[in-house]
Amino acid sequence: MASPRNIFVLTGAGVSAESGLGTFRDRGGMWSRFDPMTLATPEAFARDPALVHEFYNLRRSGVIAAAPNPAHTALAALETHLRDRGGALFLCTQNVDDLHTRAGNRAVMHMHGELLKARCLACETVHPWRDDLFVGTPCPACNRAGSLRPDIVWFGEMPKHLEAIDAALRTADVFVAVGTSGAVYPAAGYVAQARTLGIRTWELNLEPSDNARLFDAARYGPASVVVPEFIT
Ligand code: BJW
Repeated sequence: MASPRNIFVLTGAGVSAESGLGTFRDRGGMWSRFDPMTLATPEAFARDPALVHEFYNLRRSGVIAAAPNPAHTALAALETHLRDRGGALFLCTQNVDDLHTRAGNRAVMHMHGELLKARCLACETVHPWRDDLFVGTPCPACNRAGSLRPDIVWFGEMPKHLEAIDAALRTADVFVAVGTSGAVYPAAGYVAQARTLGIRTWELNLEPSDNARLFDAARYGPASVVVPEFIT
């Protein structure tokens, strides 16, 4: 790779797969075993909050038990490398885990929210959260019971940080998608947006994604191998 100053990296579930966290759409992935419409929509939460809490309590304990893998570590090293040379890494993740932060990345845009945060639907306070959530768990700020939900973005909800993501894309020299199937919008549209802006686009994935034809270049293999190779 030449020496671009600003790199925009979009990560998906594939970057955390080798940390033991399941992907969504691979064979055996979460959405092949569970129906997202009964678990990952605001309507599902309104209908059966106990079921939704149970699903995310399991996911939360999985995240807490997981550790960053060499792909996360390489992206943290890339951030330091670019910063030391006056550039920047814009790291935008669709993942709700905290593995990029634990690997050492300082600035992470969590566009689909974070599993280790809970948001109160009554007072809108967002709390760091590592314990199980239950229907009757009171909000530590307003004490209302039954109003806390995982602070993640479900289908039909507006992703977070969209303005910052747009601004970062506009100043990037290279766009890299890592471990994402390109099935969920608006993230799936970023490669087309990057192309329109004249930015060189790379795909790093286990196999060609739904968007593979839109990338200028690609490397296929496990993220723990292809990401460190790409960066060196
Ligand atoms: C490896 C690997 C290894 C495996 N190494 N690689 C058209 C335009 C705009 C929106 C829509 C549209 N059509 C429909 C919509 C709505 C919807 C949507 O996109 N639906 C599609 C299914 C069609 N989008 C939304 O509702 C979003 N909101 C929205 O659009 O608001 C309106 C709006 C936005 C912007 C402007 C104006 C209006 C919200 C989407 C929320 C997504 N939520 C989830 C769940 C989060 C909570 C949770 O974790 O439970 O987010 S769904 C799930 O999919 C999760 C992920 O972040 C997301 C993306 O999945 P990802 O990361 O790509 O994972 P996989 O499993 O799909 O792929 C893994 C990849 O890794 C594969 O390619 C493997 O090969 C690879 N891999 N092992 C390297 N070791």
